[in-house]
Amino acid sequence: MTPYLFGPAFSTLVRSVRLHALEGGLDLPCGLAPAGQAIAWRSEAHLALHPFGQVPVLLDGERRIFETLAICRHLDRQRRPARELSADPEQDTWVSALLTTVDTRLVRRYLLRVAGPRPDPFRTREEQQHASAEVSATLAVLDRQLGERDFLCGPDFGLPDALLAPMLDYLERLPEPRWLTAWPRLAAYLERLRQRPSGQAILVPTDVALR
Ligand SMILES: N[C@@H](CCC(=O)N[C@@H](CS)C(=O)NCC(=O)O)C(=O)O
Repeated sequence: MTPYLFGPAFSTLVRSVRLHALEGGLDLPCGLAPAGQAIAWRSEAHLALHPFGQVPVLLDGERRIFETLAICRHLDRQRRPARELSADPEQDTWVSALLTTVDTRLVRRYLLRVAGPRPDPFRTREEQQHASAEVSATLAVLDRQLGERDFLCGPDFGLPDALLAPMLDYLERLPEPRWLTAWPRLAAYLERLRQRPSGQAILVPTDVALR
């Protein structure tokens, strides 16, 4: 039976898992109704899948796997035995940074506040300037890491790209400010990600949230 990803299609982390899965050849359905049974947000049924009441959660047969990285690693192991999976310290570093610092600064402290399903507008100009400065500084670091490479950690698409793509995609879609105009290498990188078959399927505009 095809695994199912519990989580709304607009969530950045759901999108990342689905990009990663699709790059590995698996078209992973997602939603909040596994087996056609809707599960209410933070209901007992949700907490039974994810103890912190978050998404994504992978439902794979009898398994329930939460945490984006654990889900992606599980999908990798389904495709190849663990001993054949390469360990790359640079990729590991960026996977960790993207899931923590970058996600916090670009998504939690900025995107969700300005364009999330439950917007939380900045209360003061200082608060907004601080969040925007963090976005700018983070984009500068990402631009440096990308350099002249095609993908974040080298010539091939990898998990770091699947994690970063939804964040840049949502940032670029904001009507104002046009964040990526200051970062042409990141803009071209995002375009490369959008042009891949996985990007064409997942990095699409949504009217549900985050625009
Ligand atoms: N460490 C978790 C973070 C999960 C997470 O923050 N998910 C967001 C959606 S992208 C969420 O469920 N937010 C709602 C909430 O925390 O209440 C992971 O890597 O999967």
